[in-house]
Amino acid sequence: MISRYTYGRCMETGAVLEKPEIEAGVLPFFAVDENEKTFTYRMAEHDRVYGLGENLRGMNKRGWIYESKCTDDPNHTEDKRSLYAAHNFFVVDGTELFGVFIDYPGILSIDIGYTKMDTLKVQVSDWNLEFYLITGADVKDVVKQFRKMIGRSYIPPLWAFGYGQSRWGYKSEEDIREVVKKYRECQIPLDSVYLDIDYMERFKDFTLNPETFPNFKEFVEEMKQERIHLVPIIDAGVKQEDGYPIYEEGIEKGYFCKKEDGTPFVAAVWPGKALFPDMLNTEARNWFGDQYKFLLDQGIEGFWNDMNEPSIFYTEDRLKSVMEKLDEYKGKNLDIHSFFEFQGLVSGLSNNEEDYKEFYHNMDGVRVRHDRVHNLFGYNMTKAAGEAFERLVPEKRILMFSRSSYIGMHRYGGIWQGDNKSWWSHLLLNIRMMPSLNMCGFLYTGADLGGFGADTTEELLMRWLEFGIFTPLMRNHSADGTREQEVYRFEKTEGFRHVIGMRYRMIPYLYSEYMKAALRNEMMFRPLAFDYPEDPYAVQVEDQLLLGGELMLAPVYEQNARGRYVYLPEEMKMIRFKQDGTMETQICRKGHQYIDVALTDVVFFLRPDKLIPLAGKAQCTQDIDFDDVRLLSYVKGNMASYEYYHDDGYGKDYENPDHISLLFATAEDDQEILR
Ligand code: MIG
Repeated sequence: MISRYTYGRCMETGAVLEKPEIEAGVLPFFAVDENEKTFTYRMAEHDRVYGLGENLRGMNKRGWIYESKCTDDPNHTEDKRSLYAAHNFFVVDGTELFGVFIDYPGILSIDIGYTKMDTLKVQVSDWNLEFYLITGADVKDVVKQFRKMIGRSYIPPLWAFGYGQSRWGYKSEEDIREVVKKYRECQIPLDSVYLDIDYMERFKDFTLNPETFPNFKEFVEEMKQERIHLVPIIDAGVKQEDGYPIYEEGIEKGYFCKKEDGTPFVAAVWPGKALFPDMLNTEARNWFGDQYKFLLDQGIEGFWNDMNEPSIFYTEDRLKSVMEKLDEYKGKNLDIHSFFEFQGLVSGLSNNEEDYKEFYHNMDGVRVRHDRVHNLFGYNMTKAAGEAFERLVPEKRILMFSRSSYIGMHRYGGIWQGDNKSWWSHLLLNIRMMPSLNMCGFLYTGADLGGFGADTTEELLMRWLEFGIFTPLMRNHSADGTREQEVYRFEKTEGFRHVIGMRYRMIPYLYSEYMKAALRNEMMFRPLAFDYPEDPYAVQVEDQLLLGGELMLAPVYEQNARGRYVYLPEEMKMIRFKQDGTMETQICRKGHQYIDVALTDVVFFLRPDKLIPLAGKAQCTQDIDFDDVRLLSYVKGNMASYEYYHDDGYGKDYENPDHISLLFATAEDDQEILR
């Protein structure tokens, strides 16, 4: 059951599609303090708290304080309180069981046992919000009700389940051709190559660099012949430049965010001085969305939206005042205090909290200061795109994922997990974030495989890919200046071919599970605690995942490890695909045990009386034969069955019952059967 409580005058965020009537009674479980602007819950000793989507730390969120404040911070270290998103949904599971969604577009904090170990306290910045309380039979039921309320998750085209190569640094058609050529030469499957900011003319949205991409349309077509999709990036800031039509039109029509005095707010991002389209204004949003047509017309079928927290390198005004202050330091002997002050002036230029109070939105007639609706910006940029795709190419599925997000955006696109680093700890963070993102409706997601910032290693990349083959978005991406990490840069080509090849063999299953999760408002990735709530060990597991109804994953995420300890909440069949093309299986008993995982092994666990479809090898998604699947099964009783969802991967008649078929296996089939 969902109850809705309203405090103050709540702004419409569009997160919730099916709103229950407003409750008049008292909010259960929480002490409400209007002066402090807090909601407080006293946790029982064994209560666990799940959710909060894209965030730091564990699956069980208890023991830290989180902030919903979309921020471009590329240092995802444990001491941080927020990343790029604001996902205000969590579930308390323990003495009581309930879910909470706080629909609130401003900045808020959720202290889950940080100040006091037994106290959960939500604090908002102003008292205008909607509080949804969800009760249900178990955590999965609570999540499902919530997901139904916020509407169906975004569904990408099938090719977006293929493997993608990206790097900030590909500068020309030639660079891209080279990447594709290398992959094809090594016979490592590939479906997409991403275009980062360098494809644009001086970082101007919806332009092309005429020198490095002189015949873009032909190039897109050439890549299509290679069965490669190009996926360009779009940045939130529009360059301030006379003669640039988007800038000029936006100014003329008043579509950019403005300062208090009505003049446009100018901040510097990639293109230098830039303006932010008012994504919260319907007209401006439609206008911005229409700009994607420029690239759609050239054959592009997918995009990624970046810098939409929105990220600010510096504002014109702050830079000026900092420059003036710096002048004062000239010739002075900087003591230790003034030195730090001096340093802070410059480092404080970026993403400065005060700057987010300097500009305003015109929310269809109502002027709102940005900080009050800060967390809606990236969401609405992606909504602009999503709605435009529906208008411009209604028959097509367009790939779209964003860096910043708010719940509600999950209907328009996926997200990637931002600028992680080539650290083993960030592989683990990637694993842990999958279920919490699914809880909040974000199904199409993944991290930059191999790590974005810092130098990767061959081993880290291999292990990360071994996990990444299961995440819907499977993209290798890295930052300019870091070690090159296309898989062909390393020696274990066969190993990479094998691991990425396994992704393609798994796609019939992964796609089927994705579609069922989207259509039924379910989670594709779950902590063990969600399926085995009575098992005192399972509920504590933080480094394994359940995938769909059938699999358990226990990724290796430590340097030099050639195996790991795994907890099996019940007997399962371990399946191992080795680089030499052979498959080994072994029944593993319930309990803790050590399993070997050689560097290029792909290992997962099949639950009892379950089966999954497995395709043959393919170099791209187009080559996958979804009908010619093998069944991998573990039949303990008489029979196992699987609900197999399959459609053409492009059309939108998702609900057509013909897309579902039932696959069966009996104990005799158990080894490996062909249908
Ligand atoms: O300021 O476009 O998260 O994926 O490669 C950095 C360059 C801007 C941040 C994105 C990253 C992308 C990079 N962008």
